[in-house]
Amino acid sequence: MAHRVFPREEYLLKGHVACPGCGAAVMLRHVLKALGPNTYLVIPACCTSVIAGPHPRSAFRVPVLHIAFAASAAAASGMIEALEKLGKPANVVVWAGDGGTVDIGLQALSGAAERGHNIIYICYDNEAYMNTGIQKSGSTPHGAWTTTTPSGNPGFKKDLPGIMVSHRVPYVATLSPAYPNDTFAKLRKAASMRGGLKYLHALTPCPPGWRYDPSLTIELSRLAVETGMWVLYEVENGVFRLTGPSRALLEKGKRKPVAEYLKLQGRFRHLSPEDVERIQRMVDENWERIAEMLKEGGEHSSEQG
Ligand SMILES: Cc1ncc(C[n+]2csc(CCOP(=O)(O)OP(=O)(O)O)c2C)c(N)n1
Ligand code: SF4
Repeated sequence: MAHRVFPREEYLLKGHVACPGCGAAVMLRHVLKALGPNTYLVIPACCTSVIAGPHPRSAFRVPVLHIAFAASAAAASGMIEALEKLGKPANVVVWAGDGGTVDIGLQALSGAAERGHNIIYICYDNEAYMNTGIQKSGSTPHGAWTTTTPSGNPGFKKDLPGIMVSHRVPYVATLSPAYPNDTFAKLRKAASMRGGLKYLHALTPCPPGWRYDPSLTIELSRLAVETGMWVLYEVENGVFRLTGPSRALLEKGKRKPVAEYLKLQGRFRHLSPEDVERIQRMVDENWERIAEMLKEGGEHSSEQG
């Protein structure tokens, strides 16, 4: 994607109390710069509502509705309908964690997608319920330690972007804090599409939850993409496209070994070489599926999910 110049304006202000190296805070800053001041946030219970408000003090320069977990997408639906009736179109954006999205908020998200409300829904995915003490969510990856999976998650990460593609929403995209230009272009595109729900899913490293040195957040975000564990793509009106550096990773030899990503994180420290090999196979199989899809003409229709 073309190089973008980020606006200098800040909408996530100094004084928020995110942990040093919080990937979610980096992503939120990029997202708000791309969307600008005509933006209303809807935020359920999660780290962001604690570290940046709205209560007891707010670090946001845009209005925020803090809402019960299960209701985010429903509240945003009501908000956009009211604003459009008043003749005041705006970006109405849900910003929710993975627990609040793939588990607790999924029913309201699915309903809003089905009804086609003109909202942007962003899941920042730190792959566990971090704010309450690192419990496993439906987005925790296979093998990862959490306080509720002390010997490693036996289950598998839910593919929420894939679930949203199957809702036939007009736009689904994945994001990474290491690639702000990619984020910027995708958010601008989502904001320019007026009809239907736009779903964006960001992988946001969390130093205390993933057990790594806070200085490594951007390096880890980049490694997630370079190893192929996290794929940057967009699905626009049913058409699938790889974006950013993921475009060059179709061949197995171009991808770094997943071990490079896993070994930097304490949550994967207990894995055996066989466990790492299994995760490598899962990643390679996912890329084989992507290659098959692209061979069929680069189109990924919503029927193929
Ligand atoms: C209905 C309800 N259940 C549980 C809680 C407690 N709670 C607050 S934040 C949170 C974790 C949210 O996890 P996630 O959505 O992944 O966001 P993160 O904390 O990782 O930023 C939980 C369980 C709550 N506030 N409301
Ligand atoms: S626990 Fe993780 S997601 Fe929450 S503020 Fe700290 S670094 Fe960010």
